[in-house]
Amino acid sequence: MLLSPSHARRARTALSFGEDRWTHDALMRLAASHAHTLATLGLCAGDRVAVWARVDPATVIALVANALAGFVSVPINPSVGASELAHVLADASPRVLVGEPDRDVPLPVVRVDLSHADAPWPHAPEASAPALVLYTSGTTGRPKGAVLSHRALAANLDALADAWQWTADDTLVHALPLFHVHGLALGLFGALRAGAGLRLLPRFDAVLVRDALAAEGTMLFGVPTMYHRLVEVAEREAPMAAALRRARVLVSGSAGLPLREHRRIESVTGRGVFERYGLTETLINTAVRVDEGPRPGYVGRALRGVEVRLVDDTRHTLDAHDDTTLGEVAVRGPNLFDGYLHRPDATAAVRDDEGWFYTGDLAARSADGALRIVGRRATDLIKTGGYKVGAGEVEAALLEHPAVREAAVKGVADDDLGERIEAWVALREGASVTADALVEHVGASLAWHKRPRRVHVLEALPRNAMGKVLKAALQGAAS
Ligand code: MCA
Ligand code: AMP
Repeated sequence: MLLSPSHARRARTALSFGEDRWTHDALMRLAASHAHTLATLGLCAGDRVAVWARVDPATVIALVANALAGFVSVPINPSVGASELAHVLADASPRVLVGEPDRDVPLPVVRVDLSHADAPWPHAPEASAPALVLYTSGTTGRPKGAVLSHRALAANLDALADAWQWTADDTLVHALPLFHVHGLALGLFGALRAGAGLRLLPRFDAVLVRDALAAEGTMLFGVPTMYHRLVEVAEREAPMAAALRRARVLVSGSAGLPLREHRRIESVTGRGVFERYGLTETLINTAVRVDEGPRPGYVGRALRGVEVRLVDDTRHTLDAHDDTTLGEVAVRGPNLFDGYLHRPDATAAVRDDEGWFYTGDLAARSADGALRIVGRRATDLIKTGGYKVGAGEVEAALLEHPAVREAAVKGVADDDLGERIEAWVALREGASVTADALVEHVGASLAWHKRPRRVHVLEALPRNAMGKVLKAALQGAAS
């Protein structure tokens, strides 16, 4: 079971948000009460429940309640655009939506009551039961719903607790969104399962992170963009450097932390950052252990129970441990997802009959098994601020605009975001539209983080003899 009251040191603070605090006992009781409300509305274990994942205690209760009672959470990014929201609701067909959406939604809405904490404990779900459906982007098409079981989450969190020596004495500082693996599975469920504390920040803000670390935090989870912004401050301001130095473990993931940032952090704080590597579909596969690290440039060895292989283009095993030979990372273990919702074709494309999942990431492996991630097979997948965005979905959104005839999108190297989304468009004859209007159009259709940072308007996109857009030639093309 992923979460149960017994996982908690019950009188210890589980969650703090602003001035408010809840013990593990209080949090579990509120969650049990909310689960009871859903049950009285006729929901059964296994039913899907959308959660409008604003970062606040009500969202935490909603997600914990679903986990306790076996309702399957489908967290929704509150900045989601109309077209992406329609897709997720149609695909996941949740019975209700919990939270406070900022618009009309075509299903019943249930609010969390933070004053009610008196209900029977729900029946615990089976370990094999699904716990989450998390939508994740591919190179083309709409995001797919990755189904993650209680067993996968529990096994992965226990392996991470072992790697990071994560115990009830820790307090995790968390400024991540609650609709992806990093903030939801690792941050929220991980802290609760370890019986630890969670200092939830309403948004990423360097000063809020600094103060939380200075006051109570022992661990920090962040994406590289966050560490980049924190070290920029720490180089100028001693209190930030002191707060980072004070943490027991600084963990980075969701994208590679450049060596340059590792070095800057180490030089200003005397502390290293521990990287770990995973995907929505696999949870976390490898991590640098706190008793061995930190190890800049590497994402560590396979976690307990996880098998890792490097394979060539034909998926044959490469036996190299030379830190040089590159292969695609394939993984197998209890941490893997159950498949994409309604998409056996897409699942079969990434998972073989022996249970190996092919990540699309390219890595080298050192003699002791530590991986160094060096790139991705698909250039049409963009990682921006730790968010995965498919170039194809942004192109499709741009093409829905009446003024746009052609569109191409790619990730451009960016010191802060890792990659930033840029778009190149050609307009229909006689049409005119501003770059800002196109950026807004994408935000209204998809989600805010999928907006291009820059739109270049060209007469026509560069194409090869076959008519395929030459993305490599885009950056040179005048706008
Ligand atoms: C953003 N802005 C824009 C545009 N984009 N304005 C115009 N055009 C655009 N295209 C605005 C924003 O609305 C904001 O305005 C301001 O610019 C700053 O935006 P930004 O630079 O994006 O900063 P941010 O909004 O503060 O976001 C940075 C962030 C965020 C906090 C690092 O990217 C983030 O939360 N990333 C986490 C992603 C994550 O959790 N990934 C996990 C995936 P204003 O200030 O007015 O609002 S799970 C995963 O990957 C696996 C399993 C794993 O390994 O973890
Ligand atoms: P997502 O689909 O959002 O779950 O993103 C998964 C992808 O994030 C992986 O396939 C990797 O490309 C990338 N990723 C996650 N952690 C790391 C890391 N520590 N270093 C490099 N890439 C990472």
